Amino acid sequence: MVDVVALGEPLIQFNSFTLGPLRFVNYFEKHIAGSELNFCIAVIRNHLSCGLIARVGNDEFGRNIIEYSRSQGVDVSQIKIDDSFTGIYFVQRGYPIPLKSELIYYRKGSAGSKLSPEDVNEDYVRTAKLVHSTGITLAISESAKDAVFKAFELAKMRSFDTNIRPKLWTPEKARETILKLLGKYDIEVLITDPDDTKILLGITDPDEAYRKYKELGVKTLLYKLGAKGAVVFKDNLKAFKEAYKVPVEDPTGAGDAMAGTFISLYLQGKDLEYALHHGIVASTLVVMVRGDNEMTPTTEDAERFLKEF
Ligand code: ADP
Ligand code: CKP
Ligand code: MG
Repeated sequence: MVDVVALGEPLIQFNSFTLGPLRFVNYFEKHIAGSELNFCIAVIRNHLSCGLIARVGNDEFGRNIIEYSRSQGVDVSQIKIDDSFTGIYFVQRGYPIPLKSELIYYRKGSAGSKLSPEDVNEDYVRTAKLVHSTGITLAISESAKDAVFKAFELAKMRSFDTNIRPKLWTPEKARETILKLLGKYDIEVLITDPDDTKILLGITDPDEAYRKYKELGVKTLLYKLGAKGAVVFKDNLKAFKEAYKVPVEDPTGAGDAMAGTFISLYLQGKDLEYALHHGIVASTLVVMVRGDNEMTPTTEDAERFLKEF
């Protein structure tokens, strides 16, 4: 039994050692990532337990993902070994947009995309405080999407990060599928941003977005504004926190660190501002390095950051 369950595809990340187009990059640094795994690690750094429902390949990378996840405290009991290969991706940094990264996937047909409703252990999901997934899992395959719907059906409480990846599906398909999920299930915490909200609702204004998401059954909205910071809404409460100005190495994974940190503290009854500030701290540290989850701080380390920085 775990506090939080996440469903998604863990991936091997090859992060460019130098900036620029991949064809000129000679060295890559390996990291373990994937949005829902990053999220789980952030939940755990803030002292709740988290398990990942996923599939990895019967290969060295699959074993690497399981061992790394276990070493970070993730409950790996629900990660299945599949005969397909473990998905990988490369991170191209700083080109063509400075300070931004582009993800180049090699994941079609991967083990992770074979995730299916049969992988969703009913007791495991029912007993968790909260079940989390993202638009990435909805996009990678029909069976993975069905797994998310099954888990959300069984969940006591749900959080969802829209994470729309234009390389994985069309905006129309993303809108149709995500709105179907939001229409069907009440979401305790929705994590999203103006780009995704433009696709989903045709608007970007945070207040207007909260009004519309609320009509769809969203209780709390965590609205990320990239280098500007983030704003959170719950009922009549609204809190904004500006991002910190730090050197950016690779922003990949910042949103997941923020989401996992926020949810973990939210579930522990911390107030919205506390959870938001800790989420901002986690994302700030993550953008400063290559790798999506190594820098995600514990609650105590984030407190030190807030006091001393
Ligand atoms: P995602 O990684 O999901 O795309 P964002 O890019 O919105 O999410 O980033 C989430 C958080 O990471 C932001 O709210 C902010 O705190 C931090 N962040 C992102 N980009 C920067 C940046 N360039 N400088 C400082 N902080 C950043
Ligand atoms: O939205 P974020 O930058 O926080 O998400 C990053 C993750 O799962 C990254 O680990 C990558 O593997 C992915 O999102 C993805 O599939 O795009
Ligand atoms: Mg994101």
